[in-house]
Amino acid sequence: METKVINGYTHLKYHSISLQEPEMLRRAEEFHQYMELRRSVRDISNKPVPQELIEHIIMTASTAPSGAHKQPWTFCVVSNPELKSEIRKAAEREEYESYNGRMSERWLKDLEPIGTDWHKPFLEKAPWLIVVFKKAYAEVDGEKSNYYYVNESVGIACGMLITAIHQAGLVTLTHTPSPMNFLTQVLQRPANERPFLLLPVGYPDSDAYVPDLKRKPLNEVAAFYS
Ligand code: IYR
Repeated sequence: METKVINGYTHLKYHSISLQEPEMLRRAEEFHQYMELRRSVRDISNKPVPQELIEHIIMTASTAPSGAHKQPWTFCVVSNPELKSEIRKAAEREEYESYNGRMSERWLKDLEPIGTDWHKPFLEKAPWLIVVFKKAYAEVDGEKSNYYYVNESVGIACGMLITAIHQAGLVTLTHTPSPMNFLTQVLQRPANERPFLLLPVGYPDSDAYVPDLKRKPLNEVAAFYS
């Protein structure tokens, strides 16, 4: 294998997958069309999903780039019904307060087209909850060391997680109960971890509905400087 050494560390020759441009275009278009089908689905079925599928999805998310390649994330995967109930109760308690006073009138108005409220049945019904924690710092044998660009890194990993869930033919939803410190206690996470995002994962209900949203066209989301 071709290698070279930089700062005393081995680097491996990168082998490009080398596609022809027509094939690149075909793949990019096809992937775009497939991703256009992704929706945040709140009506998730209780139909079981094999753990092996979830394991592959998480390993895909964990291929995300991260600051200094520290991979500052933990994906907690919950199927235990008692834990799911506990998470639902605690999340609904916070959400009730948010929808009844903590969120501004303008915020509530912006959410009207989405049709959300404080009820979160999907937290019990979905076969899996993936609770993503970010690591604020590392602690190995009592020694603290740093992580870098933690929010960016974990945000990218979550994007890849959502993409992998869609690619597998399942649905999810980015749920951010606020505040979500209760997840640290319920899942007994160590002091260096903070809850980042909660994603119920499963099959869509056979009569699931999603809001009639339109996505912005290219000229509203991109600016080209040629
Ligand atoms: N976290 C709440 C409220 C909420 C906020 C936004 I911004 C959304 O796009 C959707 C919901 C909830 O999960 O209901």
